[in-house]
Amino acid sequence: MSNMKEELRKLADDFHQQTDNAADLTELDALRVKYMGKKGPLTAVLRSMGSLSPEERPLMGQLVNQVREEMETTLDNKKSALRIAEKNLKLASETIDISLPGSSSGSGARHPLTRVIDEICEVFLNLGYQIAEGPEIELDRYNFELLRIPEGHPARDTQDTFYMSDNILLRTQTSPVQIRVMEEQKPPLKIICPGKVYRSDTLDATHSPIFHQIEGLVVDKDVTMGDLIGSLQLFARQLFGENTKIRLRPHHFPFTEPSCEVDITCWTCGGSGCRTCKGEGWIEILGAGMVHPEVLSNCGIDPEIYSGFAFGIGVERTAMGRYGIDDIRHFYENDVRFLKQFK
Ligand code: 2U9
Repeated sequence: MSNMKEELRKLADDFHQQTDNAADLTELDALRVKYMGKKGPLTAVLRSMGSLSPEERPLMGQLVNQVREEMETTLDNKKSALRIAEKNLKLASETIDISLPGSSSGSGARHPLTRVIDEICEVFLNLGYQIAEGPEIELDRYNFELLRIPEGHPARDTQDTFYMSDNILLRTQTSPVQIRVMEEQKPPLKIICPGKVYRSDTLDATHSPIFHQIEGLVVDKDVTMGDLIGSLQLFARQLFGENTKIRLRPHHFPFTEPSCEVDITCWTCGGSGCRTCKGEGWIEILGAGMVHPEVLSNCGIDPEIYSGFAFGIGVERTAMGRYGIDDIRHFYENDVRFLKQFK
């Protein structure tokens, strides 16, 4: 019996040492089968107990069970230790450092057309103008009739204007907004009207069926051409530089009399002539004039008492000049390579 005890003690020590060194649950389970399985040494000891005396057998049985429980406990402890180690390893491998800077998707920026609209409006807002807006789907009464653009005028042709019906269209200029304001409010008026306008043009490098305009209107007592020229001179200097000069060329618009087209000295050569201004030294930027008295009276404003001036600027045209853009289509294609240059 004593050498059996000796064998059991050695068996248990071997097992404890091997389980301590077990690297993972698979190894641990292999040890369980090796030491405690049917073919294991523990079962062998149980089988050899037949050779013991009746007095020794129960004692040995107790000892074997005690060793088995010890081994079971060792196994369970080692199993939970390995499970915890495995879980910590998994947690460590999946840990992310949230203090790392996020991958920025980059910041957005205003569209170049928006920048130009904001810059132009800013000049007039600082002069006390207010911004007015109106419908893009308009009546021909506001887009043409009240602006002295009669039936049969080429601007009314369907090759220039998008019609929804006989008298409903997409506005071809923002002038109807000024008409609506003059109908609803009485002078003094100082308004600036930015917005989309529509013309039946084929999209190419310099034309788009949809483009943006900014029109201005001042109506008060004793408004003169001098006021118009002074305002345009200040606008040109603020937008294109302090040394910019303006030049008025006689023109005709049905809604203004006298009418003019306004050039500024070229922002590249200052007036001596270069590629930018095609050798002219001057670049056309807008049209303007004194509001025709019939337009005032069409809106219920007495032209004997009040007078006014108005102007209109093409936004795309201004932006293309300012930024050296050679194709109007760039504004509408949403190509980030183009847009990010204006951050
Ligand atoms: C009212 C009375 C008068 C607005 C004006 C122009 C001259 C003009 C063009 C510039 C480039 C349109 O975008 S563009 O093609 N506009 O030349 N616009 S005077 O005159 C008005 C407006 C409203 C009631």
